[in-house]
Amino acid sequence: MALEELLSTVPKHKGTDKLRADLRRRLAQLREEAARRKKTGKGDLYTIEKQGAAQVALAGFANAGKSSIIKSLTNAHPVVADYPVSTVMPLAGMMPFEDIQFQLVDLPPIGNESTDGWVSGILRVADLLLLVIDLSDAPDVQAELLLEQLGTWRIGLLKVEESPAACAGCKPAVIAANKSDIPTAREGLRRLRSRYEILYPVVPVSSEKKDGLEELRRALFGHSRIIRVYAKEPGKEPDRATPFVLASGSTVLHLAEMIHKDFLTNLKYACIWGSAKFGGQRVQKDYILHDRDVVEYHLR
Ligand SMILES: Nc1nc2c(ncn2[C@@H]2O[C@H](COP(=O)(O)OP(=O)(O)OP(=O)(O)O)[C@@H](O)[C@H]2O)c(=O)[nH]1
Ligand SMILES: [Mg+2]
Repeated sequence: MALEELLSTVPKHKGTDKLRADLRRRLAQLREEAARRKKTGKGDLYTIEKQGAAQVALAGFANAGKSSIIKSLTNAHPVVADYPVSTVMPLAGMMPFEDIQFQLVDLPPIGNESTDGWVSGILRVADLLLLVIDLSDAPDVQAELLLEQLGTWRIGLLKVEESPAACAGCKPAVIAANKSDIPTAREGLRRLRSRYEILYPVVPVSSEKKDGLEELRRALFGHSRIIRVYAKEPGKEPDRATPFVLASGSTVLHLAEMIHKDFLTNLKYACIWGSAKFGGQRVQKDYILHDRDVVEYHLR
């Protein structure tokens, strides 16, 4: 630190006492600030503030097509290039899906010493990972190496059909098998699927030809483990414009908590349309909600 150097060059005698004390105080403040930033993660250039229903971070090796996928699914305009490591900074874009939006985060490739530190930090806090595999280059080996690296970073992935309770701190992952337009794609996809489809969903796409993008968006939502529910006041139409986004497994009480703190204490019961046996069925507070349920609250 420059200040430290400066302090060491100031000769120690009575005339410099005040200067040295000032420098020491400033140094202590800077150290405190650095420690605080490290702790809270605030003010870091390389973190992306979450937006939308869920944050999806893209992980893959150089040239797999991460930026190209971001470009075709979101409103962002990343650099897509045929040279490796064309992405050097994180870049977020919003991907619409029906009535919600996902935040997709483009990242530099895995395996780059100068960026792996903060890249792994972003992967760790994301809600979902999109593993981008290049079908033109030994896709099954690529997937193996990528999963191995995530394992080294202790970033746990939730396997297909695995309950989140069985793997605390794990997050869902979807494999995008990109460049499905190239001649050898079929064989690569077969090998990738035979090894990994039982663990993670594999979706073939060509970001360049815009093939498979709808399936990819659907897979991201389908494996995100989030649900949308709509609130309704008695005697009124439900507010379809603003879905509440909750983790799957959430109850009537979780939603009440989200809507208003008064709801929590004043809630008598709720009526449900959608997953209920019949429309408007009266349910208890611990009723588990499903995607697209409409919930009518009855308060005390
Ligand atoms: N044939 C084909 N080429 C693709 C496809 N998607 C991307 N590419 C090409 O692959 C190269 C790399 O694409 P990028 O999107 O920049 O890859 P990246 O994963 O972001 O690369 P880094 O930022 O370096 O990690 C570019 O030349 C793209 O044109 C695809 O679906 N089919
Ligand atoms: Mg890129």
